[in-house]
Amino acid sequence: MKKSITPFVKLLEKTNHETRNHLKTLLPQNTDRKISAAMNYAVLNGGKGLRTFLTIESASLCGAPKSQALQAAAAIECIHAYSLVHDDLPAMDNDDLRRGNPTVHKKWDEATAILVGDGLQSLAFEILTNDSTHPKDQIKLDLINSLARASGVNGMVGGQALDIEAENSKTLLNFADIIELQELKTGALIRWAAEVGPRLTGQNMHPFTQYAKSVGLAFQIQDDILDIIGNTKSAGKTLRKDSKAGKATFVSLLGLEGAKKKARKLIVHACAALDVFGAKANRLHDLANFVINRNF
Ligand code: GRG
Repeated sequence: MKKSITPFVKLLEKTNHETRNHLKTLLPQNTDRKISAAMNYAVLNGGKGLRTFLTIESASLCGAPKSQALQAAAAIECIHAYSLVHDDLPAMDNDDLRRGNPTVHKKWDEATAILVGDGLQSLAFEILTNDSTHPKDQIKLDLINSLARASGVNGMVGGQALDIEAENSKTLLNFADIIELQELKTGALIRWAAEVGPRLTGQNMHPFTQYAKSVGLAFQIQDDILDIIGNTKSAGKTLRKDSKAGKATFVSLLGLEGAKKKARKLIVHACAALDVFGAKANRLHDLANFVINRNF
């Protein structure tokens, strides 16, 4: 199935290009070194840029300067790229393909992939400490602290650990377990991205948190749907892994139609959470709809 180029996809690609150009200035420049080349590859070689778009739109909705938004977007993308590189390792998901290209440990080697993830994680926090992220230390500290929490043991890492435990257990997860796992594994970073605007400007975080919770779950439901009905070429990664492994997913628990219905309901909730912003939130509505209509 071909990627359909809607006006929203064009905007997403434009924003992705802009963020990646900013990231190019922050990533190691000495790409004749293996580790630097591999870090650049992990971040810049594809990716939809959903988390960076969310960061930039959240900041824009709150009236934060673009330069600050780009710094936060660069930080979240480094954490996201690190998680994918480590997730693809043989000790975790053991994948050869990511974003339609060889995974970092396949293109180089496992030691390089581990170091790329480590290097990107450190870089994310280094980026946030920069004065261009925000003039006030208190705000930079809050961004650093909240990103550390979202990506750590009470966020993404904790969710990944639950996922691995579940794979090695004979008991299948139930619906509440899967929600808990996914809110940590993928939801926590999505939520951080959505909360960047209020964190930079001191505005009410609640609408953004509510929006992100629903979008994060809908994102994961669509991922589970694509694992069943998607096409490896457009997805750019190995599919049907969860079903082959007999893992409990939103689709195995709700059925395909039930999962689609749940995702649509979540998107209605997500958009309603931003009612207070009126038409100014249209781009975040479009993002929410894209999340459940994407085929990649
Ligand atoms: C290794 C600590 C550690 C954590 C890994 C995020 C994650 C936790 C693993 C990724 C496994 C996976 C495929 C999860 C499903 C949701 C997800 C994060 C998909 C990839 O995100 P996209 O679709 O990726 O936004 P792109 O390539 O567009 O950036």
